[in-house]
Amino acid sequence: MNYCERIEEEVKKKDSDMPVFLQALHEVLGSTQMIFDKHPEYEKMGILERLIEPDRIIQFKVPWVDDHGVTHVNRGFRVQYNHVLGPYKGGLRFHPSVNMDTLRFLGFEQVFKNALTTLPMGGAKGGSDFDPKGKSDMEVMRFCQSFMLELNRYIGPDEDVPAGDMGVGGREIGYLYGMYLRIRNCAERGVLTGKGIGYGGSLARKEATGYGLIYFLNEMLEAQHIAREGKRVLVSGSGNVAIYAAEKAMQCGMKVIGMSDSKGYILDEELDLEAVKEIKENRRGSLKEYPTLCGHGLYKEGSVYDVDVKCDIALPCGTQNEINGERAKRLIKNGVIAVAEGANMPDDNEAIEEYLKNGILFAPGKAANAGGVATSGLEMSQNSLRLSWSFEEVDQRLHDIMVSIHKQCQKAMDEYGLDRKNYVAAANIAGMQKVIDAMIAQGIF
Ligand code: NDP
Ligand code: 2IT
Repeated sequence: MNYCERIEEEVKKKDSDMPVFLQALHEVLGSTQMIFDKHPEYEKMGILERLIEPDRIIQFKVPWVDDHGVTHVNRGFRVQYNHVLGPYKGGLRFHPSVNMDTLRFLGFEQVFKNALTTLPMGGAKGGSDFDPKGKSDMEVMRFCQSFMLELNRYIGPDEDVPAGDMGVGGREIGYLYGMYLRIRNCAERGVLTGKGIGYGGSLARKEATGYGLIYFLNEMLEAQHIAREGKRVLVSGSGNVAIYAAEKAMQCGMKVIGMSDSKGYILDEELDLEAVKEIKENRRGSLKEYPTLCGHGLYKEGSVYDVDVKCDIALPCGTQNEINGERAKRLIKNGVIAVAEGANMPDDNEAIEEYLKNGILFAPGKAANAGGVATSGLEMSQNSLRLSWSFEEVDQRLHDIMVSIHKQCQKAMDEYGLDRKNYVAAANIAGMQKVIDAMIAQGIF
C-alpha cells in the first residue's frame, strides 16, 4: 500500500460518517501519489496527515426569531482548514444540507484551489443548515446578525475572510458585514468579500466565478485546437455561478441551450438570459416561470442530465454530485467533448472516470471555478489599498489568473508525464505542491 492509499484507508475508518468528504479525498489522493514517489521524505514529515486534518473546526448555535415571533435554532459552522499560504479564505453556504461532512469536503478542496490562484490565501469553509428560501428579508437579516454575533470572534482581515457560496449572495454578505462592523466598532473592509460595490466590494466579483470558468474552458479548448464558436453549451444551476458562466459563454460566441435549478430545467434554442436573471436574481423564483415570462422555451421537472440533449460542452454549476457515471455516459452519448465544473465536485468519481476513459476534456472545480475566490483575493487587495479598480482592470486580472492556473496544470502535466487531458491530476498536484512547500518552510505545527 502506498502513502496515499494508506492515508485514505485510515481516514475511511476515522471519518466513516463523512461520505462526501471521503469522495473528495479520494479524488485528490487517487491522483497525487506521484508527488510522494518523487519525495519519499514527505511521508516521514506526516505531510498528508497534517493536510487532511483541519486546523480548527468551530460549531455554534444560531437562534433567530421569524416574522411571526417564533424562535428557531440553526447550526453555524466554520472549518478553518489550512493557513500556510495566507488568512483562511472561503465561502459560507446557507442550505439545509449543510453539515460537517459537506464543509470538510468544501474546506479541503478550497485549500488547493486557493493555492492555484497564486494569491496569498489559506483555505476555509463555513455556513449553516439555515434555508434562506421563502424567508423574508428581515428574517434573513435577523439570522445573519445572530450568525455573525458568534462568527465574529473567529474572523478578521488577516485571520479569516469569509465570502458567499450557495444561498449566500450580496444580500446576506451585506447583513453579515453590517453586524461585524457594529460588534467590532471598526471599518475593517477586508473581513468579508462579495460586499456591495458602494461599501468596499469589488467590481466583477459577482461575475467572477462564471467568467473565470469560461476563461479556463477557452484555454483548455485552445490547447487542443478546438474552436469554441457555435458550440452548444448546457449549464446546470441558475444561481450566481451559472448565470455568469452562461453570460460569458454567449459573449464568446457559444450557444447556451439549457439551464436548471433544484426542481427542474429549461431548454431553449433562443435562451433568454435576462429572463433567467429576472426570475433568479430579482424574484428569487423558480425556472418554472421562464416559458411564461419570455414566451418561448420549455420547462420540465427533474434533472437536465436525465434527458437526451445534444450538446458539446457541459458546465455543471449547481451543486455537488449532480452527475454520476450514468449521467456522464449519457452526456458522452449526446456528443459532449468538454466538461468544466463551475460548482464544487458536481461530478462524482465514476463520472470523472468516464470522462478520462473517453478522452473528454474535463476541468475540475478547484481549477475551473477558482476565479471567484481569486477575485475575492483582489477585493482584499483593493480594501487594503483603500482603492477600487475598474471592472476592466479586475476582469483582466481575473483572466490572467485563470490563464496562469491553466499554465500551472500544463506544467504539472509536463513534469509528471501526464496525459495532456488529465487536468484532475495536474490541478491536484500543482495546488498540493505549493501548500506542501509552504508547510515544510514553516515547520511542523
Ligand atoms: P447559488 O445559491 O447562487 O445558486 C445555486 C444554484 O444551484 C441554484 O440555481 C439552485 O437552484 C441550483 N441547485 C441547487 N441544488 C441543485 C441540484 N440538486 N440540481 C441542480 N441545481 C441545483 O449558488 P452559487 O451559484 O454561488 O454556487 C453554485 C456552486 O458553485 C456551488 O457548488 C458552489 O460551491 C460553487 N462555487 C461558488 C462560487 C461563488 O463565488 N459563488 C465560487 C466557486 C464555486 P434553486 O434556485 O432552485 O435553489
Ligand atoms: O467555492 C468557492 O471558491 C467560493 N464559494 C468562493 C469563496 C470566496 O472566498 O470567494
